[in-house]
Amino acid sequence: MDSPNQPARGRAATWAKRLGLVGVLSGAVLLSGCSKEELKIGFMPLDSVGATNHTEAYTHLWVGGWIAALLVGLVTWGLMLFCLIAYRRRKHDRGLPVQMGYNMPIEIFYTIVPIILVVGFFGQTVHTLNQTTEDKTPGEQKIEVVGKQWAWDFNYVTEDAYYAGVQANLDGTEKPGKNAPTLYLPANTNLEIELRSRDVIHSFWVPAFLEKRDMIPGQPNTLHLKALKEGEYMGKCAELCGEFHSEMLFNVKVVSMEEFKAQTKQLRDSGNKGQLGDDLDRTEWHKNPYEEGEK
Ligand SMILES: [Cu+2]
Repeated sequence: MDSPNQPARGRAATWAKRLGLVGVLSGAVLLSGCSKEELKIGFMPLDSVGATNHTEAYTHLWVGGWIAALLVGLVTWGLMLFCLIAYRRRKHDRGLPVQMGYNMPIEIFYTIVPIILVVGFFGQTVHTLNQTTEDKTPGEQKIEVVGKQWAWDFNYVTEDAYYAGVQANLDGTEKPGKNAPTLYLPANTNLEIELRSRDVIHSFWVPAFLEKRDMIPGQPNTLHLKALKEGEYMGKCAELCGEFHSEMLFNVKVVSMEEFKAQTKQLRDSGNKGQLGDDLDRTEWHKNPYEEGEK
């Protein structure tokens, strides 16, 4: 038997179909401009694919988070739009629409689903951090990267050589300028990169590595990773650090161990043997005031 609500339900179903079609079509149009590869990694830098032993974990969390968020968004937006259109006020409507109290199954649904989502996100984040920022694999090569206004020094600790960088000069291209310092990293080697600052807060960032660490004066930070893919990358300071912050760029060259040894040998041979110490710091951060007081 037909209920009096039958025509309204029929209209609602038609609207739901139309909205679904519009959603699918607009999604297809939006995504038609991007490559499959870009889509797969959620528009992260393309050169991050396989760049280090951490990039896959980060991309996985990023893409998984977006998929979950989009699914929730689609359901929420869909239901909102559906209600707005299907139950809109019509000409012959008089007075208030039907007033309804709570609906237990829906209340339970929208309490439990968000809890599952939050626990899922939390678990995935902890899992990713354990694989990446908590990576404490001892370094086969220890390298110190020192940020300074507005360039970088590199101490190749294991190889007993150093490189003192000067400020890059932008040349109008996206590349770091001609003078930009170059950090050499051996591929497929456990690296322990200690990050320090000589003056103000800087931040070490190689976009392709999908990792960034603050360099806070007096508080060294360490980055453990393995660069997997030989090639050239770009690095920059990611913390506004003064007038020429935008020129605080550097090149990263991930090379074979032979080439890394050759590069560091060349530094030693040209007189850059040893390390650039704290004595070069402009600030007093490197001195421990308590120790001095005891003297
Ligand atoms: Cu900086």
